[in-house]
Amino acid sequence: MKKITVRENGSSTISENMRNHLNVIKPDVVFNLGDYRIEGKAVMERTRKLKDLRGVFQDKTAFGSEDPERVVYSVQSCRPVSEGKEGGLFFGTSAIMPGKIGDEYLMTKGHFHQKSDRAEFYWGVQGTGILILMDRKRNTWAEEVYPGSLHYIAGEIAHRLANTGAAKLIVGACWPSDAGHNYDEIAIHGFSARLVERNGKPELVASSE
Ligand code: M6P
Ligand code: ZN
Repeated sequence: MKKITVRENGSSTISENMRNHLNVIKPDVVFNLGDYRIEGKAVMERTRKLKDLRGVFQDKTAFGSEDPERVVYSVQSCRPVSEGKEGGLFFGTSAIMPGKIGDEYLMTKGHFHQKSDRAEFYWGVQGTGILILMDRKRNTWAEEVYPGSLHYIAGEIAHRLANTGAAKLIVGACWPSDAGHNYDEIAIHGFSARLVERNGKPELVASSE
């Protein structure tokens, strides 16, 4: 994981010393429209392998027969301020591999936000997938994700991405720097529906748990 180069007080962007009146400067970070990588300062990356996703997929036999080192997804994020700081924004991407465990598509862990009223935008960049959403009453629904699709995820809504296509799914994201991640509720109770392949198509089915 790359070291984040954010100042200690977390209140300044990296180019602060270039903010002179009438100065025109290069951006600190770019979103490369060729390979959809975020490049520049304050960028960090995390990879999630199958071994990091124990309990996420329903078919335990299929899960157990897979290589635990298999990469499922990676997340890049540009964090110009410290995590937890009120008023800032983070920009990120999730890149999810194609494939299934049993009949369930590869997907992210999914989370509510730690500050649970914080919202988030997702947008489809490459590939096709499904954004699975669940409210506090455990109603679960989903939105189709494809290049150009835009998804407003309100506060109090858990969110998880599944890759339903044959290529890598890349999705952009922007969320408040004080949102945080609450994985515990999903780890304990899961979502109330699972995205499985039925007759060659993705279908959201009520969870049997
Ligand atoms: C998006 C954002 C990130 C999140 C990532 C992976 O890029 O929502 O905050 O970390 O997806 O999702 P998860 O944390 O559920 O694995
Ligand atoms: Zn989120």
